[in-house]
Amino acid sequence: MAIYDAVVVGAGFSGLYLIKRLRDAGFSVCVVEAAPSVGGTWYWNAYPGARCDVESFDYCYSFSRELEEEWDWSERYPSQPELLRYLNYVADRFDLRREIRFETRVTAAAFDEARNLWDVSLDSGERIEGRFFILAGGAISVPKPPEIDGIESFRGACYHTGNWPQEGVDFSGQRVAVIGTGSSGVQTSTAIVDAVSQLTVFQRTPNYTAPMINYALDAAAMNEFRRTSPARHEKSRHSRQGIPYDLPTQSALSVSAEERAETFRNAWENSHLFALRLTYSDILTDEAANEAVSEFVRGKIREIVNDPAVAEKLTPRSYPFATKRPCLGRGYYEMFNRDHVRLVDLRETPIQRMTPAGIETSEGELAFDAVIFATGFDALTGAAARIDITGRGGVTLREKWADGPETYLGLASTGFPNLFFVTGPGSPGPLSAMVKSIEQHVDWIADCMIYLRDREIASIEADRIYEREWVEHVQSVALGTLYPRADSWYLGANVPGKPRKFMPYLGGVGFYRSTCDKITKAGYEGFELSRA
Ligand code: N01
Repeated sequence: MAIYDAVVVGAGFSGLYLIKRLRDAGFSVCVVEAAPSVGGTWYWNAYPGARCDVESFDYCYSFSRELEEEWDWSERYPSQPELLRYLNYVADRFDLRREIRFETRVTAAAFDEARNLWDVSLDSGERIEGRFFILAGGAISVPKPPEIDGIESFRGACYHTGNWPQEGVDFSGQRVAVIGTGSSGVQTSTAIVDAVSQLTVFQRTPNYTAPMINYALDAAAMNEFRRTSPARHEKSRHSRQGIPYDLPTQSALSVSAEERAETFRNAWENSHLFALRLTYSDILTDEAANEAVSEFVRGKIREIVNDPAVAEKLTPRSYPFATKRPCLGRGYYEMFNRDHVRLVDLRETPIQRMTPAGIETSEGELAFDAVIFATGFDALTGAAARIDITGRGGVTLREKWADGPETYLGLASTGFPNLFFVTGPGSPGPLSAMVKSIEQHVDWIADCMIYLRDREIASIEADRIYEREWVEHVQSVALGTLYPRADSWYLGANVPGKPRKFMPYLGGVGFYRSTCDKITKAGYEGFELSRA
């Protein structure tokens, strides 16, 4: 059986950088990737309008100056095709494909305690072994099924945004249903609205959607980026969200209503994903401060949407602003003023089932040519859960995480030696500009593997006491905010039966990084290192 220093799941942003770092350090790596090409989440999410709502300049690798000199971003917000081109360029530029087994899935991985090796089973029937097993399959990558009866009876076409046909889909002249109003639903709906003959948006929970202000980047913008990028990246690494914005210091309640309104207006007009959140220091910790910004967005919806009844349906009232991930949209609310667009509020008229002709709600049947499920993901734990992972003593990760994920730093879990997660539950990953968090985790893992090799240490495992403390710390930080008030994927609340536990770490990217660094400097405090 082939033995690698590291077996890695996934060839997206994380897997590609892992190959680069580990190979440069002299390790052998085998990356197993289900898709026929690189890209990970950005490969599968090829739905119309798919676009990152973090700016290109912050949603890119920062490890290579040469790469930055060579690659020109074409827009402020990178589209999915551009991100896929970028990742393909990176794979070729650094010759990364030769370490990847495409169109292959890892089905199981078991830790062989006697040999300190992970025995990894592939769906090809092969088995390979790794001294380390690294889960880099993405934090938001496993599509969540829509939980609707009768899907197979539908005579039209069904699609999930998270698993979109690579060749694209032409919806011209069709009657199309979009189920879901998160980022994927908002982007898909606005991208297809001009082509379809009728668009019906099925909304269960309204979202707060601010304008996406996108524009082309010219040579001058790229030059300026390259001139300032070292400082920009460094600031991001020590920031709260992995993005180089300054944090506000003033409470929303310390200023007059007029001043607040002006600040919110400014943030809306110069919108970016964090603009409204960064207006005041207490938007996500104080109910009244949050209500002020929530009400501002509600006012915008009333202003944009002509029909007051539709505006009211689109208005989020059941959870505080940004406690579910807010969206950036291009003409989202405006779209509902068009004659061929209708909104179905599933709180009023729930879906009963799908039928051969379309979708039956409590109010009757609606006919469609195509249905798009934009129903989200089994986030943070989904990618690990679909592999049978068995650690020490025959305990499986599924058993250990039956009441919710438990990790030390979001990087490791007790009972699973030499296994690492990239942007796992308990790390800030999904609440940050992902690529910065990915680079930090990959660097930490690579440095750790070098440290262990240099000292002939055979295994590293999170200490249970430190893990418990970290899990409690992640929960207590979350409880100090308004985040747990929403039924979000951060909590696992979007997946029926999934234990409710706040999964991302809210302590901030910079603080988290310095915590990881301190632990490293202290000889991997909180980990048990063993030579045997
Ligand atoms: O998924 P979501 P997403 N019947 O979970 C609804 C990142 N991302 O794919 O809110 C009816 O946010 C569900 O309703 P409810 C980003 O981090 C980034 O849009 O659960 N409806 C919700 O409206 C994002 O947060 C980008 O009540 C059902 C929607 O489906 C994350 O990925 C682009 C349903 C799911 O929204 C996930 O985004 C895309 C059912 N049975 C994604 N089940 C950008 O960078 C679910 N829903 C722009």
